[in-house]
Amino acid sequence: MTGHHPVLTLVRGDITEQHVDAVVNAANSSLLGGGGVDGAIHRRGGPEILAECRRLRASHYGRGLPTGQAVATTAGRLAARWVIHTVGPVHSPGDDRAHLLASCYRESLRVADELGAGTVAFPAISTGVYGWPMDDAARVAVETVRDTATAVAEIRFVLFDERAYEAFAARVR
Ligand code: AR6
Repeated sequence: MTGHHPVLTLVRGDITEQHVDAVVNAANSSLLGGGGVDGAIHRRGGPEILAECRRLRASHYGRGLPTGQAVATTAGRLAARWVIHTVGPVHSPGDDRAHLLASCYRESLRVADELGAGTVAFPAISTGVYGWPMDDAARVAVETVRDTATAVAEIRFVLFDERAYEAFAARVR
């Protein structure tokens, strides 16, 4: 760990097209695929990623990957070297799960450091199927990565649409 801070960058686009060391997947506990970012990563990255996820389920993660934790696999045919799978919390109006969303970013960066990844691309975790309001998700994401000690040099948020991009831009500025 160094005393340097990573550069935060924002891109509007598709996370599967990023040339970075590691892309973070907004997965679910099964690690066996789904829609959104997860579907796109497995589709474009090919069957090697799912094969490694199945091995994880057969070994360390028999009950699945708990919410807020992260684990790495190959990135298959993606331009990245690794996919870091993390499981965001489902948004709940009556239950503050922001600590779990923050944990996704923190744990993903911890895994990135273990791998020696210099550049990491994150999607807006939990803001799709899991229903987290975009502005609040952007706040948690940016605050957490700024507060996390890491040797990662660049953290790139990859936002799928203009609304998401603007929400993150308002926090990074
Ligand atoms: N690149 C970047 N961002 C994307 C892409 C893409 N290719 N596709 C969607 N987004 P979601 P979640 C945006 O639903 O809410 C899956 O089924 C999307 O617009 O992918 O954490 C998993 O298997 C949204 O802003 O993730 C889980 O079951 C954000 O990425 C569940 O969905 C996250 O949307 C996880 O739900």
